[in-house]
Amino acid sequence: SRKKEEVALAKSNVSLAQLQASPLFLRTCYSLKESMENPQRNGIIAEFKRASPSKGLINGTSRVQDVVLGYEAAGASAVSVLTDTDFFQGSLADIQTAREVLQIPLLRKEFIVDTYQIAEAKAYGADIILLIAACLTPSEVKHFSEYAKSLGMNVLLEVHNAEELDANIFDSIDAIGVNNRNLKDFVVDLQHSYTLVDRIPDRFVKVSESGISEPTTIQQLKKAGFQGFLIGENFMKTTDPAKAIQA
Ligand code: IGP
Repeated sequence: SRKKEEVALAKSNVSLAQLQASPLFLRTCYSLKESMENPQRNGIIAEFKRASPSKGLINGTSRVQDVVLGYEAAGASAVSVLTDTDFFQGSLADIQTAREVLQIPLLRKEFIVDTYQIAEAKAYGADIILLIAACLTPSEVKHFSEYAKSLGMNVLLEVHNAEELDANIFDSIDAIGVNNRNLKDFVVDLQHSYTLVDRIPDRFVKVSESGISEPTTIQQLKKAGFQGFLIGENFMKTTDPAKAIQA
């Protein structure tokens, strides 16, 4: 895949040993679970997303440090930063910048297909990695999540249907996100969250992802059993994303 070729190229520039020697690699990660359980915080995993394949350019002007600091000040439980360049106009520099200003858990939002990207995530300041069930085999999910845990990181597994959920339940996973957006046709339907929530074992942090734009929706998702709400576009499409999260 394109992502696998990209990873191979990146590896040739920076060795795993170099990543492991970088100062951020040695830090202790923030706990996603702890932050989610903190009553001072609102359960939102607020995302910095400049563009997407479905919407094209969403926000080409806001600076990452201003947005993520605003998210934290507004009570977000965690922040997500896209690092994919081709489809989302993100970069590793964005996540490093976010780490420099934040004191809450930080998610590297990326299509992970290799353990190298997990080491890279930690070296650039991420606390959480995303594993997308639709892109990986269950044995890859197990292997990658165990590797991330060995680095002291948190793992968010993303699923879209019952088959993906049932096939990927491992002790090395901390949180399970139901993506309301189908990655194949980009159709968003909140019903995916309501249908799957009771199938997710209670030991996992339950996150509803994508297409959330109303405070009342968050209340309904909470009632249904979700603790986390991954929201990007609704904030990023405004001129001041850090202000939009306060609404
Ligand atoms: C945020 P939204 O609709 O609020 O911008 O969605 C987040 O869920 C979405 O960016 C996302 C995503 C992904 C992006 C969820 N899973 C996997 C890229 C890859």
